[in-house]
Amino acid sequence: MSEKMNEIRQAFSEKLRNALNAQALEEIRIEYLGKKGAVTGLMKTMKDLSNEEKKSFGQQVNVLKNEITEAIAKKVEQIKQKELEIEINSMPEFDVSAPPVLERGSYHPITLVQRECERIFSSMGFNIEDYSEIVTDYECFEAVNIPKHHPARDMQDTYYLTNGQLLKSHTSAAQNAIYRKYRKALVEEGKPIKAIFPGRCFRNEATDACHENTFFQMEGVMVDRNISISNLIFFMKTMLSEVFQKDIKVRLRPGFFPFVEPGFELDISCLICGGEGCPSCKQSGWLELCPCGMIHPEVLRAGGIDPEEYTGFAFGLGMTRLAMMKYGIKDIRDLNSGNLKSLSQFTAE
Ligand code: FA5
Repeated sequence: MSEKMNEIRQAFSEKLRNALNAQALEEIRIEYLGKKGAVTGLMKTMKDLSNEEKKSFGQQVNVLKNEITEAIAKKVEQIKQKELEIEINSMPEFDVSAPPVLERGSYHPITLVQRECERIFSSMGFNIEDYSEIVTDYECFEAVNIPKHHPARDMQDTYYLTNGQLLKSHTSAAQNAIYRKYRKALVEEGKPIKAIFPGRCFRNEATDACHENTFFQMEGVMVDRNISISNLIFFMKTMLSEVFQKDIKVRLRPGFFPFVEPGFELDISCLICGGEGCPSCKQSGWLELCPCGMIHPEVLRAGGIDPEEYTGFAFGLGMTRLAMMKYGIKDIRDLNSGNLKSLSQFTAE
């Protein structure tokens, strides 16, 4: 028997020495360790031996099996190493100090404005939340007090999927999820809900210099005991003076949104024409930038918050329009145009 084992050992060593690639090694592995392999065959001969012989024979076969397994693994490593060396040596040499072929990219103006707003609001203790672009009818409308057939739906026609879901027409679609996420901390630990959630919105509407079918908003909510309109005005003013770093003329006028009561439109004096009137502000001298208001009790209730105990404000900042005003972009459509000549002039500050 031990003669047979030596024969196997020698033949294996010879084959292993001549194997040049992973495929050849796999074939050798099958030849010796596979189901019908030489080592497996040795095991099968055990049945004719006495119990005493079986024990020592079995040990010897195991030693052989381990030797073969280890030798194959070692050779696999050697072959891999050799292949890697060949690959490295065949790579073209390049000069790491050569100037880059591609020019450095730049940030999109909306990215810059979004980061700026996030920085400002997180410095005031707001959490930054992300939310999906595809939402349900409930999230986008019903949960924010716009039931089916409510006329307010006409203002926000959007794109529907065949499964009934839709592309969100406003960031308010995330309000319900935010209230549900934070209400436990509000009620049990007394932590106010303070969150902003920027996102892309979609509306099926005609485009012009200040309307796009795809644009960005940033929603913000704050809920606690005794939140009032003065809190809302404070945060809006702080945000605008930080973003523009100068005094901006603003006006607050009543506005209707089913999810706030009372509701306001916050307009800023058009910075493109200085308030004279131009296509960017539809000749009015003012630009609707940030509707806002006190969260409607029904909306709080839908989010699991008791409106008898808590109040809050919400705003929906038009981030695309903010980017236009901040960077003097006259036509909103330039922002989605992919026109690198005009977009690449913006860099991170
Ligand atoms: C809303 O979308 C409300 N969800 C905002 C809100 C939130 C109100 C919370 C109260 C409380 P509105 O449809 O007005 O409201 O849009 C908000 C802002 O998004 C507008 O002031 C404008 O700056 C921007 N916006 C709206 N439609 C477009 C569009 N087609 N293109 C570019 N910006 C738009």
